[in-house]
Amino acid sequence: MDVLTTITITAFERSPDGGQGLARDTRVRWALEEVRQPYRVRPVSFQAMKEPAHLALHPFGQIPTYQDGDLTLFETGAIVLHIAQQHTGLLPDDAGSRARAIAWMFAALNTVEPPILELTTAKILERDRPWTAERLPLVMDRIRDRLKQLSARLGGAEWLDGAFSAGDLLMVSVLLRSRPSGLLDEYPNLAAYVARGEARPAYRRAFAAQLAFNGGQQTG
Ligand code: GTB
Repeated sequence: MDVLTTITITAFERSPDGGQGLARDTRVRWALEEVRQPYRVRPVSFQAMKEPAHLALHPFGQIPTYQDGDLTLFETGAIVLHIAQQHTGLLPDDAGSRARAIAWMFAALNTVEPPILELTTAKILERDRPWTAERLPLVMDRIRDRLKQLSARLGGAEWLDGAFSAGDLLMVSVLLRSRPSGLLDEYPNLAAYVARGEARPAYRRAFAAQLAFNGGQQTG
């Protein structure tokens, strides 16, 4: 994007998902696209992530990071909140609605994402353990519990609380990670909610940018 931007984020040099948009730089790109802020992307290898220069930006040696002038941030929740607070479009003006949108951001990251991450842990990091076959259905059911509750709350609404907000941006991003397991499609209103998020022009730009960055080409 624009070479005049002051914002730089980091991303995987090559995302393990080959550009399916599941790595967390996508949610930051999406937020920046929603508020029309140009940004640069600096690729970081797995090795460089654990070296002092990157650890100075991110204490846990991960991506993404966000730098704008003197400000360096890590944690996608904090980055998206910062972007949403700096620009109009991702948080409502009314104090109560704004607080509720922020509550949905926390809900996405603290309540819905953890069981989804557990499935990745079980399937990848623990796949050779003798107890994995027994554990997997439990992990899947814990995701179902959360999706069922979220589905009941969303009902037939377009977004979680009125207009699209940073809460929806993070919730859709988190739910996308449950789609490969097939669990998302068990809840048609959530699958449609995620599809609405993906259809937003800002998401499409963010997705295309990360795909191109990872050497892929969009087909549809
Ligand atoms: N809580 C932090 C945040 O929200 O910013 C978590 C950051 C994080 O997990 N970063 C991951 C990372 O840097 C990349 S996004 N991992 C390298 C490491 O820890 O050494 C997680 C991720 C990775 C790959 C895929 N994928 O290929 O599908 C999806 C998501």
